[in-house]
Parts: sequence; structure tokens; C-alpha cells
Amino acid sequence: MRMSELFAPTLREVPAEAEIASHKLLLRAGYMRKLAGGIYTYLPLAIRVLQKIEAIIREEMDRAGAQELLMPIVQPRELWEKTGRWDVYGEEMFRLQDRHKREFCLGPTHEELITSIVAQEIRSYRQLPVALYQIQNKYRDEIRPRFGLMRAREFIMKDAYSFHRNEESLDEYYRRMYEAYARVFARVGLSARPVEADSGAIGGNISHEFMALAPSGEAEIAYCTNCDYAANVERAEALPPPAGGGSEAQPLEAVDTPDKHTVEEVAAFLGVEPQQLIKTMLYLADGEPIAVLVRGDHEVNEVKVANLLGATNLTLADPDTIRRITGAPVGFAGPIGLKEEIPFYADHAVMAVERGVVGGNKKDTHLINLDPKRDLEPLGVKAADLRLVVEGDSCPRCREGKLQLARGIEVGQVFKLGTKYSEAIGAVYLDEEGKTQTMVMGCYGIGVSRTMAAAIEQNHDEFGICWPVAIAPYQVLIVPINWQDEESRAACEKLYAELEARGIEVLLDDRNERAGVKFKDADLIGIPLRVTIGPKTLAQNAVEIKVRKGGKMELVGIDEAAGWLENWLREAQT
Ligand code: 9G3
Repeated sequence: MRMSELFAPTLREVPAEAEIASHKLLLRAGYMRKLAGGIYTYLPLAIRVLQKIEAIIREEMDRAGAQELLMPIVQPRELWEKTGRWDVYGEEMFRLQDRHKREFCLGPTHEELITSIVAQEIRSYRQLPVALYQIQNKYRDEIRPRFGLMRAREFIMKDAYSFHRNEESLDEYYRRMYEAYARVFARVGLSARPVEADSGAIGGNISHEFMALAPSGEAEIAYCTNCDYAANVERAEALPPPAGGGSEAQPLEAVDTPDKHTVEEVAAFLGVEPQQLIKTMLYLADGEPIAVLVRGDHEVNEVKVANLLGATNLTLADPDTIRRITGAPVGFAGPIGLKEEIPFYADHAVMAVERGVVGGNKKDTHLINLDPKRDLEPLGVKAADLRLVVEGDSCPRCREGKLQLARGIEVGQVFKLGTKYSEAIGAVYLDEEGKTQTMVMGCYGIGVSRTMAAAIEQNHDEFGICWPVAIAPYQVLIVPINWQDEESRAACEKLYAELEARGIEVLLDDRNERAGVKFKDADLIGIPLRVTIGPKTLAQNAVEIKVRKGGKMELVGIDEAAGWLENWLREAQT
């Protein structure tokens, strides 16, 4: 391909809304253009990258025994009503009507659809297990689409679904998919690792997310310094602290704490540690008020609370509810002396606090010397793991290591679904005895467009993209210092033809631009190998080869250049 023909409109500046590297670079380097919030056109360079990522995914899905199909994007409301999810996902679901006013959605995912297809066509245990996948656009009306392809409203996903006779068949297939995912990301050139994840509203109980580690990642993961435990912070377990010294309990006492609001202010004023403070957070769990207690230096993990309560909707109580329940202004909630009986939940660490300090349910008032055993147990408090882990927590798996936190981009997720969807849709099979059994399911997603963005997040520098070789849109970029120079042009055309003959994907910058502009564009679009040809190099009967990632330069004889490049590319992909 010649740069004078390539449709890749580069930009000098990008819109201020582009905050992270992949968003800026995909726009600046002419890979994509925004149509609307979270909706993009992939230009020719981006399509070449996406097709390489998809090719790797297809190879690994096929190797894992899954079969590719393609399902409709437009899905009828009735299907989603069978699983009750038409109403669960409110604004996030793109909905539309056809000319007869029948209601549809644009597929955000395909559990309902694939299960209805399998339910119609599979009847016997002999036909199981079966795994099916597609690579298709998905639609989710994110409240705040941002970070370019990282959180888009239309995006490309590979979604796979497997159907089994029983749990052990699912367990075996889950492991195969898990390993296939590790191979996909390794082959793409992404540094990604699996972490235990919360399976959330999707149901089922086991799930792993594949996280591409990157500071710009929206997800937060906790990993152990000593063993291979790693989990999304939403799920990472916090161990109960070792039992306290059991010092003599003192009587509860109300103290004046004028104008002291934060944990630090109250602790400093009372001359106690923040760990002695206990925060009382009031929530509405599916509309019902509850109190969750965590230590002053911890935060509530709302996913853990929602899972414990089986609540679909968990939100912090509004100020009016807080005033009504505590009889005080916001910020003084405490467990003692509430105006209404509400359920109490306390994180394990709260139950080990000695001489605790809590809100006094009265303006500028706190209670000191709270003894959890004496003062909380009579309230029927339920102790559980309800907090977010913090750096330095003991590893819940090996107990020796400490937890570290890191940010990650969720590029894949594998779920054990159980029978949630097959039950609702009626995907059943006859077993050997002719008995009707419900199929057991797994589902497995990879964010294809998000993977392209994650690859840039992990492989860029101040000058532009440094594509991993396996997914670069082209492998070699030939840059003549001066396209007008006859000798240079001839040498470029010769090398271009040699590389094409060897099946190497080559771009030739035949534009009448200054060398500096060509070099800047070369660094920006990120082709792994740049070959510079000019009078100086030709005088030595050589070309200058620059490896984009790391910047290594090599002068290579012009007759050896094609072979050198072919070898380098072969080694880079083993
Ligand atoms: C919806 C909407 C948004 C959604 C879902 C449904 C996320 C939804 C979870 C999944 C689970 C797996 C198959 C591939 C791997 C992920 N956001 N999820 O189900 F209606 Cl609007 O999509 N699906």
C-alpha cells in the first residue's frame, strides 16, 4: 500500500475529551473517527488491526471446539421477557420499534437468543456439549461513554456460549476456554492476567475476568505478592483481623464534637486512631433501609453488600431518609438510638474494634467506648466480609503474602452460568434414561475493539503507537528521504516488490513530504519496522532499519534487507 493512497487522515491536535493514550492516538493517527458519543467509524488502519485480533480469536475458539455462527443484532422484547431481563436493564438497553410497533432491542449480549436457538434444536444428551460463538457488534447505552473504544456504546465483542449435560462437563470446558483466553491475549501481545470476578446480575457463581494491566484501566484488581491469588476488588476477600486484646470495656459516653466531620477530624479531636472509628452507612437495598458498619479507615464494598442481601438495587440512602432514621442531620449516623428498627450489617473488622467511636445520631455528637460485643450484638448485627480490600491486607488465599492493588482493563470474561438461562428459556435434553434434564451453561466474552485500545495503552510512547507485531496494520514501512530522488525511488520500489513477494505487509511513504514529517507519521501510526532509504544510505549500498518499539537502529546491506526483515518478523512472532 502507498501512503499517497492510504485513507488514514492524521491530526495534529485531538479534542480535549480524549484523555487516555489509546483514545488520543486512534484519532490522531487516523485509525478512527467519532460519529456520536461512544460510536466510532473504524478507518482502514483500524480494520486491519481488528481483523488480526479476530483471526487470532477465531483460531483459538476453533481450537477450543467452538463453532462460529452469527446472530441477529435486533432482538424481540418477548425473548428478554422470558428471563425477566427486559426490565432489569433500563436505560442501558437500546430499544426500538418496528413499523408494526413491535418492540425490539439492539443486542447488548446474546444469552437469551443463543439459548432459544439451542432449546429449539437440541434434544438429546448425544448432542452435548456444544459451544457456539460469534464476533458481532454489541449495543449498550452507557451513561457516560468515554475513553474512546474503552467504554463505547457500540463495540465489537466475541461472545461464546457452551451447553452441557452437567456441572463437570461445564467445569472441563470452562478450563479449556480459560486456557484459550490466556493464549489469545499472549498471541495478541497483550499482558493480561485472569482475576476472580464477581458474576453480578448475570447469575451463575464463578467468573474470571482477564485484565490487561494499565494505569488507565477502569477496573481495580488486588493481587498477592506471594501466591497467584488475584481478584477484581469488587470481589477480593478481606480476612477478619486477629481477635483484639480484649481490654476492659468502658461505659458508653456521648461527647461533644463541634464542627468535626471527617474520620480524621473526629479521631484527632478525640485523640483516638481512625481505626477506632466506626462509620455507619445507611443504604436502601431494593428500597429497604439498612445500616452497614465499616471501620473508619475502610470503605464499604457495595458489590459484597448487594450479593449478601441478594439485592438488585443498592444505593446510599437519601438525606431525608437519613434524617428520618437517625433523627439527626447527615453525618452523625450511628448504631445506638436510631428512630427506626433497621437491619444491621458490620464488616468483620468492626467486630474487633476496641473502645469504638460512632456517630451519636445527634448533631456534633459522637459516642465513645463502644464495645461491639456488648453494644452491637444485642442489635442483631450480622458480621460479614463487607469492605473493600486495601494495600497491605493479608492474602485471603495463602495468608503469608500481602495484597497489592493495580488498575486493569477488562478485555475478557468467562462465566459459569449454571441453569439460569436454560431454565427460563426451556433448554432441556433427554438423558440416557430418557429423563428430561436442564442444560448447564457457560458464557465467554472478549472485547475485540477494547483489546485493540488496550494494546495501545500497553504499547505506546510520546511519539505514538508501538504495535505488537502480531496485530500491526502493516509490518514494514519504507520511508524514502526524498521521493523525487530517482535512485531512492528505484531502491524503494525494488525493496517494496521483494517484501510483497515474501508475503510481508508493506507500506511505502511515497508522499512529497519532508523527511521529518514522514518520520513523525511513522512513529505515530506505529508500524513495527521502519526502513529509511536515502542518498546517504545508498552511498553505503545499505538501508537504515529502525525497530519502532525500543528504537533500535540497524544499517543493513540493501540486498540483505528483505531477508533481514523477514527473519526479524519471524522471530518476533514465535
Ligand atoms: C444487558 C445490558 C447490559 C449488559 C447485559 C445485558 C453486561 C449483560 C453481562 C454480560 C455477560 C456475558 C456474554 C459474553 C460475555 C459476557 N451488560 N451483561 O448481560 F441487557 Cl443493557 O454480557 N455475556
